[in-house]
Amino acid sequence: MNLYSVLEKGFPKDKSACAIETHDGLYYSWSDLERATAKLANLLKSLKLPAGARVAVQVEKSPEALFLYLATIRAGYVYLPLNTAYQAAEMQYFIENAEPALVVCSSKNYSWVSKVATKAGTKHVLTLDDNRTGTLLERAGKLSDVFKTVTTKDDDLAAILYTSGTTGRSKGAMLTHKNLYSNAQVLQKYWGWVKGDVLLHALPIFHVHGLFVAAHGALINGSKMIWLPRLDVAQLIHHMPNSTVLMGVPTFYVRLLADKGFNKEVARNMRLFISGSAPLLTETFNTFKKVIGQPILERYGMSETVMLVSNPCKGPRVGGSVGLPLPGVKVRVVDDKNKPCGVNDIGSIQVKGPNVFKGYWRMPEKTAEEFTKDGWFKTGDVGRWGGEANGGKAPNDYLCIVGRSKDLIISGGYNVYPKEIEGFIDDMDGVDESAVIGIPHPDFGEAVMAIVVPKAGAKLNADAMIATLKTQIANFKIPKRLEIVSDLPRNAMGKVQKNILRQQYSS
Ligand code: MCA
Ligand code: AMP
Repeated sequence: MNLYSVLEKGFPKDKSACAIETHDGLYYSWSDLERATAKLANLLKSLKLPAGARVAVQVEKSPEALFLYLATIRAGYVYLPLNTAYQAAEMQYFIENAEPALVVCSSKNYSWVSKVATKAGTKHVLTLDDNRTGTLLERAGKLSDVFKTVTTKDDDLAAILYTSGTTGRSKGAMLTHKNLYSNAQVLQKYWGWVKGDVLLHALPIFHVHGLFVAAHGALINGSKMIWLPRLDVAQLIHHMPNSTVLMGVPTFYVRLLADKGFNKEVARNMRLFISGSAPLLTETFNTFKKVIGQPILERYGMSETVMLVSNPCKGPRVGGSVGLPLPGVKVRVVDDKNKPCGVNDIGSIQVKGPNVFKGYWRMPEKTAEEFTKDGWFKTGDVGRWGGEANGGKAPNDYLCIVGRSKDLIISGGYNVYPKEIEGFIDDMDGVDESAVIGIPHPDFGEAVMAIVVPKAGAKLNADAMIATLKTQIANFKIPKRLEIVSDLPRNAMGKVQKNILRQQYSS
C-alpha cells in the first residue's frame, strides 16, 4: 500500500473543506492539496527519475513543501528532508551519501546547493520558496492536476531521515511505506483523533515529529491544519481558540507557560497537548496541568522507529514517564546480556514492530550492529519499567527514560552529536583537544557547551572560535558557551570524564 493512498482514505468527502489555513490567511482546500500533489507528482514523473530515486529537499516550511513531500510519496520516490540550518559541508555530505536524482532548495541557496549537487552527480536542481515561487512550481503548474498514485510494496522506501551517529558520520534511516502508515494508523486511534479536530502545526517539517507524527496525524484523520512557519508563541496563542491539538518539543510548553497570555480560556477548545523529541521536565508537566487544567501527553520516538511509546489519551498520563508501548509495538528493557530487566531495574531500551526502520542507507554493518541477533533494535536510550516518577510511582507497565547510552545532546528537540562538534573545534589552529557536553538550559532543555584545551603556547579566543563555527555548521549545533581550560579530566584509562565536566558546568 502506498502511504499516500492510506492517508487519502481519511480525507473528508467534502473536498472544498479547508485542509490548511496559513498564518497569513491563505486557505488550501483538500481539492487544492490533491491537485497540487498531482501536478508535482506529474513533474517528478516527467523528469524520468529512476526507480527508488531520492528527492532531497532543503526548503523553508510552506504548504507547497508539504505537497512536494506528498507528491514524492505518490510518485513512488524516496523523500529526503534536510534541516534548513545545514550549511555547505553538511549538505555536501548528505547529497554525496544519498545521491539524490533531484534536489530542491530555496532560491537564495541555489548557487551553492546546485554546485554541491551537480558535483555529486545529481541530475536536477529546482527551487521552491515559501512564497509560492520557484522553478519547481513554475514547471509543475503547467502539468495535469490528475495523477494515479503509484502502487508500492509495504517494504518499499518512502523516506530517508539522516540521524547522526555517535561515531562517524550521519546515518540515513530508511523508512518504508508500512513503517509510516502503520504508525499513523495506530496513533490516530491511540490519541483519539475525532472529526472536527484541528491541528496547530508549528514544528519544522524536516523531521519525524513535524512531518510524520503531526502532519500525518491530521491528514489521515482528514483534519484541518493551522500552519505556522515556526514556533511563535503569540501566533500559537492567537490560533489556539480555533484548534484542538498541538504537538511540540518541550521548549514549546516552556515558552507557552512563560507567556502571560496563555491560560485556560485560550486553551478552552484544546483536546490534546502532546510533547516529545526530548525529555519533558516534570516541573513543566506539573505547572502546565495546574495552569491549563489538563496534563500534557508525553510520548517517545526516534527517527529509526517513528513513535514507539506514548502516554494514553484516555487513561493516566504520568509526568516523568513516556507511557506504554503503542499497540502492535514491542518494547523491552534489558541488561548487558539482553535479558529482560524486572520492574524498576535500569537497562537498555529495545524495540520491535512494524514501525522499526529497514536499516541504515548503504550501511549494512552498522545496521547489523544496531540490532540484536533476535531482531530487536537497540535505541541507545536507557530506562526502566515503573519506579519513581514525578514524586510518586509510575505504573509497572509505564516506561521511564532515565538517560542515554549514546553520547548525544538534545537541544530544543534537535540532536547534536558531541563528536561532530569536537571534530570541527579540534581542526582549528592552536587547539589541542576539546570536549563537547550538554548542560541544562531553561529554554532548550539542554544546551551545547565546549571545553577546549589550547596547544602549548597557543592563544585561543572563544568568540572568534564561535564565529568560525557559525560559518561551518548548523546554528543549533553552535556551543552556547565555550570555555578554554588547561586540561580535561581523565580516568585511569586516559578517557575524558565528561560526567565530571557536566557536573562542573551544570549550574
Ligand atoms: C534555534 N537555536 C537553537 C535551537 N533552535 N539553539 C539550540 N537548540 C535549538 N533547538 C538558536 C539559533 O541558532 C539562534 O541562535 C537562536 O537559537 C534563536 O533562533 P530561533 O530561530 O529564533 O529559534 P526558534 O525559532 O525560537 O527555535 C527554537 C525551537 C526550534 C522552536 C525550539 O529549535 C524547533 O522548532 N525545534 C524543534 C525541533 C524538532 O522538530 N525536533 C524533532 C526531531 P543565534 O541567535 O545565535 O543565531 S524528530 C525526533 O526527535 C524524534 C523522532 C521524536 O521523538 O520526535
Ligand atoms: P532522533 O535521532 O532525532 O530521532 O531522536 C531520537 C531520540 O530522542 C531518542 O532516542 C531519545 O533519546 C529522544 N527522545 C524522543 N522522545 C523523547 C522523550 N519523550 N523523552 C526523552 N527522550 C526522547
